[in-house]
Amino acid sequence: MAELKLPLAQEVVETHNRVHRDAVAEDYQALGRKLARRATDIDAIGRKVADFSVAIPSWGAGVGGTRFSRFPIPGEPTNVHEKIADCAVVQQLCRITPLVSTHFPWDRIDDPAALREEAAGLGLGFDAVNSNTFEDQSGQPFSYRYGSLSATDSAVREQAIAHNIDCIRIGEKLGSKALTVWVGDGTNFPGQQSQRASLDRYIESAKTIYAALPADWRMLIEHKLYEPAFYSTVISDWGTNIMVAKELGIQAQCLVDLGHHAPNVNIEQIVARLARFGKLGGFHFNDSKYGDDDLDAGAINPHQLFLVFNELVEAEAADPKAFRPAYMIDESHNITDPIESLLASAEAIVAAFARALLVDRSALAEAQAKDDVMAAFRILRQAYDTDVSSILAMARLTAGGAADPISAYRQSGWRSLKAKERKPSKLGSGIV
Ligand code: AFD
Ligand code: MN
Ligand code: MN
Repeated sequence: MAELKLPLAQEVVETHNRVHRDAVAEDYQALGRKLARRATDIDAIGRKVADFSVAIPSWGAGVGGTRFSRFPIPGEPTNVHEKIADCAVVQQLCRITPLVSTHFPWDRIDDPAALREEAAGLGLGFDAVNSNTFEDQSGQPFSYRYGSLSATDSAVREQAIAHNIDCIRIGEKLGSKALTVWVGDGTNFPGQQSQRASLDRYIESAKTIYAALPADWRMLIEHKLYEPAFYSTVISDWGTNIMVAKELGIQAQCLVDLGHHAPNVNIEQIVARLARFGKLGGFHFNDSKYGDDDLDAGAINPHQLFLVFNELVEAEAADPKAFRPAYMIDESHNITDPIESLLASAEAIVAAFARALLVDRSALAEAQAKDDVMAAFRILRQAYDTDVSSILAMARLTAGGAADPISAYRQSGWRSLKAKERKPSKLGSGIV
């Protein structure tokens, strides 16, 4: 086992915590008394919060961009080693992000076993591997211009299948247990492709990938309504997704990216439906106002995030053995320091979970059974209105993290130190 050496001097975290510790304890006790009046044990909630985890995308550690531009910052990571170091900073401060999700070929990994050791030394492991057949790489024999797993040309499909199988093989060496497949396949013109035949081709390709999965792996299929294809996409919605996942088999499940739905769609209901059929594989957390904006989780609509977690908590209670969705952040940090955005997002996600834990489930069931609409609504709203920040801070302090992760990160001077060590990243554009 690699010796654990966290990126920030623990003294920096301790100095920060000394200032905040008493206030956190005071707020935690006050909230504990308030929750006790509702017959809720704050320590029990705290233990569940401490067990919560959400993976960080390796690509989210770098500065993202829109299709118009990218604005690099000094000291941002430019390779997988630097990205992992930054992910380790996030984990050291918040203690709920112990896994990193990789994306190939964006992450160039010469020796996966060695990278696994390196990550372990920083207190990290690896979550799902993500394949990329939505853009071409230099030197690649066939283009994905007209699609990948659903492409008309069988040589293109074979290349895309082989890439996905390569991702599984790398992931096995990293200790991953899932492959996430999102394709950009679709059309821009009515009539461009047969809607039926393109889905047939996708399913055939997906079956070959599925057959290459190790027995303890899952294949997570991610649907998306539009973009980069603007008329139709091959895996457009959760209905298509669940039908495909069912056709593939038990190891295939659906991945819900919060930004991949039509406007105003009731995403929490989709969560409940997928869980009901045993097909809820995981999440890509982010937030959006207009489409797949990839903004920070909870930045625009924290209430929706709460309602999603309300369904997740209910789904777990209904079937605890089958419930194991993979949680991951999938964001593009265009104008903030990615470490700060990841910390803020992880906090928003775990806060939504903590609030969902506060819902009085038996009172809610009773209100629902009586058709007492206002009572049921007020039970949810009371949980959502509770300030859970002291539960989260206490869980972090107990685990060795920071009372206020973003302030501690700023105090650490990590980014300016890295600006002296790391080579500058490139200008450019592109959605990541
Ligand atoms: C896409 C999808 C998918 C993909 C990611 C890359 O959400 O998860 O891997 O962006 O940034 O929109
Ligand atoms: Mn996604
Ligand atoms: Mn997306």
